[in-house]
Amino acid sequence: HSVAVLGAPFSKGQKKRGVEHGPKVIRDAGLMERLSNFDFSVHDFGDLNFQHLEEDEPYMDVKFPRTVGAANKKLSAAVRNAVSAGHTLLMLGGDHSLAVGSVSGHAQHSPDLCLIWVDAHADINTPMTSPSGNLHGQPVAFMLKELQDKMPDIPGFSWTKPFLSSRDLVYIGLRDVDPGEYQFLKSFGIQYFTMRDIDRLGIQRVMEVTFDHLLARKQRPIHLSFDIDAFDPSLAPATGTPVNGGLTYREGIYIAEEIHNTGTDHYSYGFHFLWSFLDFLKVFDCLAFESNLSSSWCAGLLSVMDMVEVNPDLGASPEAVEATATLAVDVIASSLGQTREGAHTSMDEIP
Ligand code: DIR
Ligand code: MN
Ligand code: MN
Ligand code: MN
Repeated sequence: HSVAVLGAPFSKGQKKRGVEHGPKVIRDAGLMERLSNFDFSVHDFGDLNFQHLEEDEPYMDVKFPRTVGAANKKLSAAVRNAVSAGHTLLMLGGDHSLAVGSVSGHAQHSPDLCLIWVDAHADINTPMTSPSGNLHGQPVAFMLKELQDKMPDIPGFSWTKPFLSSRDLVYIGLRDVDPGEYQFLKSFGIQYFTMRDIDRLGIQRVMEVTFDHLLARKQRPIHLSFDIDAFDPSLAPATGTPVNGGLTYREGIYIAEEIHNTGTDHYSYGFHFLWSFLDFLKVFDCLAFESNLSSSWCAGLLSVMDMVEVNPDLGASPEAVEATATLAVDVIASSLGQTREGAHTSMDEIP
């Protein structure tokens, strides 16, 4: 098994400069070194090169539509290729408008994927409901079939068509939802967990319901789109739109660990239902690895992960930037199998 890393230094989905340096600061926080501790091989695909288009008039209130559309078209092809080649892909943003390319590219290879969106924001505005005109607040609207007739033809986006059902999406961490977004969440019956829901239920129950909702009928690839602003600003200050009252360190790490644990015996959601025979064999493979206590790494169902909105220009100090980037690396490592209980080492490797 292998993990591919792809940087997407892009910032035109919002107005603050600096988020294009996200891939660099996340790498500088020791990403590749951390990934080298695992059993899988790591391929660094470097950073994509994005053009800034000169002629790019706003569409309605939407800023840089052609520039954002072209960047996402390029990212979409790169993600499709990496996933088709068998890699688990880690996409480093950049702002969250990149999810249009990342999730659509993933869906071209895996049409049955499900999407877990960890964010303070729902990012489901259309150009008509957006209070800001920023495309990083709108990526989910490009994906959902249910929003098809509410989305106008935005220049730069003719290459992508809606591909996701609202039942295949779960939000975690919401606490700043615009009026139009709230209407969409409610009218499509989207499963979401606000910070208040996390206060009430606890993060363990939130993850249990998330997987019951997405995976109980069928094991399938997970796309995790992680906006660093899901965390409390005290932990992740270097980001464009911080909102008080976010995830604790432990809640964020728990989300990541549980996503890694999908498809293994750590979690038993699927046993309520009959898996298809092939799905069962795939999971049985993982069970065997884990119960041997062998160091064989089990991928779980995570197939693509976005880590977005780390903006080093917005930290009050170098320490604040480093803390934010290190937090991003910690979430990535936990999503890929780092555990708090220690490594899965076999007895005969111990001296
Ligand atoms: C707001 C902010 N809902 C908007 N969105 C952000 O501009 O649509 N998303 N910051 O991450
Ligand atoms: Mn976001
Ligand atoms: Mn956000
Ligand atoms: Mn594991």
